[in-house]
Amino acid sequence: MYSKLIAALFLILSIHLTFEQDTGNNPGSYEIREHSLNRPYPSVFSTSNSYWHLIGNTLVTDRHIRLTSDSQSKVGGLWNIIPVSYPDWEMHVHFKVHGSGKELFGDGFAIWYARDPKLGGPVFGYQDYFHGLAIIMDTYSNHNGPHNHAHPYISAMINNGSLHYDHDRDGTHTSLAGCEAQFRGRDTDTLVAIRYQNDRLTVSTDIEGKNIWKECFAVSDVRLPTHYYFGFSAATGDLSDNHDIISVHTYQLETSEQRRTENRQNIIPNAPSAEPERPHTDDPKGSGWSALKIFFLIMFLILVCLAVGIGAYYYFDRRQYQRKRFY
Ligand SMILES: [Ca+2]
Repeated sequence: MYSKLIAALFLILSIHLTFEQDTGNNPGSYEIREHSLNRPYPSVFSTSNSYWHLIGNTLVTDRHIRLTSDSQSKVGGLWNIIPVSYPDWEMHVHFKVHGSGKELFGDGFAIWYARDPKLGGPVFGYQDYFHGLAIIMDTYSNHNGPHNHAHPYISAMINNGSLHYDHDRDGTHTSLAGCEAQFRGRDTDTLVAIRYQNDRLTVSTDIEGKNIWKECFAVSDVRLPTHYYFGFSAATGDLSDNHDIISVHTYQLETSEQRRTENRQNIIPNAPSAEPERPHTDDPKGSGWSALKIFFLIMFLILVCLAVGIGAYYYFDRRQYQRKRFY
């Protein structure tokens, strides 16, 4: 009896020591190999039971995983196929967005924690009306009305399958929070960190080559279930860019006893601080005339003037001819 108890104590102690060794500087957290991705990539993708799957036009080189290249109409995705069983996590993504465009480039890429992996669609290469969390790294300002932020812009969206991502408005109707971040075309390494712990979502960036995380935004009361999947996707349309994922490090974070024992698998994604969805409305028309309308009006007036001019020319020409005949 006592020997069994001592053996159990030793077992608990040895597990605890292993755990402590893995934690490094963050007590209670450790990296999850299945949800991380590092060079060299061929070993990651060489086996049929790889944790990561590529979809669409995604290409793997020895330096990066390219979701889209800098050419039009590409769609790519990189999806992990092991569901996330732990409630609290932090993901560090090393990425690079770059291309030949100086003024026009796009559209950006998205990082997902979603119910359904490996799907394609219109939201940065993933499906609309998704279930889960999207961190959208938007490089192109589609919003042609007055803007309250510049691009590139990082934003978060939580969806329970009922919300539409409105590209024409850069998703501002459904955005939870966001920040401007000049991550495109930098010489420095560009990284983003997404932390989800105790229902608080925090997104930080490290893009200035200082190895310091700078908080982009933090939102409380964000409810996300376990057993969703991590993924990345990007799409190009008329505009294009290279959207590269270089590495992913995912850490399981320390979790309270209550969260660990709670069944979190059936939680419906929810964020009370998100603005309720507003109906899509067209841009305010200002004085009522868009540039296109004014252009057509000017063209119409020119045509009318031309028609009147030509008509008048023939009329007077004919009258002069008739006069000449009378003399
Ligand atoms: Ca956009």
